[in-house]
Amino acid sequence: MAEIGVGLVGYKFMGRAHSNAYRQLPRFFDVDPAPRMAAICGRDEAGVREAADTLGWESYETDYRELIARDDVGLVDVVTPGNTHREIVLAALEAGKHVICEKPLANTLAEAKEMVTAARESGTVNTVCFNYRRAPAVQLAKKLVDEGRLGTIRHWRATYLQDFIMDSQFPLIWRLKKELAGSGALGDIGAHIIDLSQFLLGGISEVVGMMETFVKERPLEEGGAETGEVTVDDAAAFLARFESGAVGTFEATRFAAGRRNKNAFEINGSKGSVAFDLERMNELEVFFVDDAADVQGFRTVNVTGPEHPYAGAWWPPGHIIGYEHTFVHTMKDLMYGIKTGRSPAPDFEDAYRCQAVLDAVERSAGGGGWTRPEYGGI
Ligand code: SOE
Repeated sequence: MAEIGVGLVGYKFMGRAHSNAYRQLPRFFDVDPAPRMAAICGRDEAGVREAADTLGWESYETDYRELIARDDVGLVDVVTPGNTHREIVLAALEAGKHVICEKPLANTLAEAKEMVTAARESGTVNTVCFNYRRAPAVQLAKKLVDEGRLGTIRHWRATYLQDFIMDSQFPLIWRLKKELAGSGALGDIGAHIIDLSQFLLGGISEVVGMMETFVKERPLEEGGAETGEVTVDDAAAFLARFESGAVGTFEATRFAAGRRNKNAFEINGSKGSVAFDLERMNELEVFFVDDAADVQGFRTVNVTGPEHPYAGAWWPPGHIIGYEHTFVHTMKDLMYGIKTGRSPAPDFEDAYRCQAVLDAVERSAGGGGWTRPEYGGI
């Protein structure tokens, strides 16, 4: 079986999720090439050595430039904080490597433009890990929209709700610093629901939004006395008009008490509706206006059958899958992209359009009123 050596830059949460995906992929899907877990990279040698051992990598590096220079690495996977995406991705593209980058692509629209331009010139395959596209229930929602079974789409309604930083004593991690993360809830989890809206309904023509930081100072270290300023949003909300004529509402927050990771959307069309909730990832709620009047109502589809994308590779119908499987599906389609030479969606250009919406929401929240994403920069 053909193989492609993978070099993973980063080894914390997303490093574990991506490592698991590379390990599981060839055990459940016929892939050609198959990923070979050549090396994982991190600046802390003790930490990355342990990660290589625990997560199943053949070797480790402590300098991403060394990783990229290796002849046995053909695919570079970037799961580091957003402020380092640009430099690592540009170096990997320059070296002629295929690239997958965690979301969002960059911390600014200008950075994203540089990365798209370099990707076009590299001729290699690229993608951004908006993994929720590859939940089977999301794929079914797309099928229903694309086949016209919901009719003319009128509404998109999405929330991505978390609550992990509600405690004011939660420390000032990198995600709460603009110079490292680019933005807060908006770019971290808002990016996911923007990408899902673009995947399912197409482009956004204008937005009007707001952003809020509830806790403005936090301890630099857990339990420490010294504090630092929070420079990103804790919550963001915006309205959108789609190019299709549909209207949308988006909300992303890390202060929704009790909502641990509730990524949910509803689409309303002239012939019906669908509703997805990551907390019930294997289900899609559907409603069709043509159902007989006496039995009309939302019904739950269990999206675990062989007729559903990806699901058949795992278990018999009804044996549900989870969050980590969306990463396996992402890597499956990436391997196919490398085989065919065609970047799997969302590629860097798709991710640039997401970045343009993030940028427009930030400009709107800064007093810009209704604001149009600047898609034309590429
Ligand atoms: C933190 O908000 C986070 O890990 C995001 O960065 C991921 O993209 C999301 O899938 C889960 O939550």
